[in-house]
Amino acid sequence: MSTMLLTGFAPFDGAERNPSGDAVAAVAAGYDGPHRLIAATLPVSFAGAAAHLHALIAEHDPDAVIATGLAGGSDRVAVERVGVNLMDARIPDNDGAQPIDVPSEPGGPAARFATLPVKRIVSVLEEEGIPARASLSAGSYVCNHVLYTALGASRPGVPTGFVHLPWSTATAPADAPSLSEQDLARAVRLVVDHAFDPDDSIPGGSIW
Ligand code: PCA
Repeated sequence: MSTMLLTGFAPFDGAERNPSGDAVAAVAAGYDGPHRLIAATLPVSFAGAAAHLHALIAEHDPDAVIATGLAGGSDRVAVERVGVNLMDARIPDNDGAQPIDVPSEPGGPAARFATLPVKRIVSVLEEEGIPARASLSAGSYVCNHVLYTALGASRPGVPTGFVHLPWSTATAPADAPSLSEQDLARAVRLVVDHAFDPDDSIPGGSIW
């Protein structure tokens, strides 16, 4: 049996909820296999999230690592392709830390590519009626730090990646795009179910 680590985040920036934490909790509550699913909520703290992630990976030695977070303002699920070695925080994290133009890992590579089958997962989500896209930037806040950290911490060959979710309809600020809580949980479950798929070799990316 494979062990999968699935994380969401706690609320931040004054919000009462974080739909990623809620979606992960919903998936964990309804999970019926075939894998051993370890679900956790990470603090929105550069230092705290990385420490918690390292501890979870050391304890459970997962065969797949899927982290999720909120991209408020996005109208679709974004499956991230790359984590960059950069922390540049527009707002302080929940511990009050606000790193500006600092590497996530001094001396580490400039970027690490996600090893989840990103294009495959986007295809599956779209086939299931969930708006989705592949994304080339997870930003430079705690989510990108977690993606970059996870890619450095997981064993070679372990599918590892990050999925940004829009607000849920129940938690969205006025005028912000959202998906239903059910669809967000369904999206996260589909990522879990397809983490070990081979990737799709289909055209993608963007031409600006
Ligand atoms: N979103 C933030 C941090 C936590 C979260 O859910 C981000 O995109 O970095």
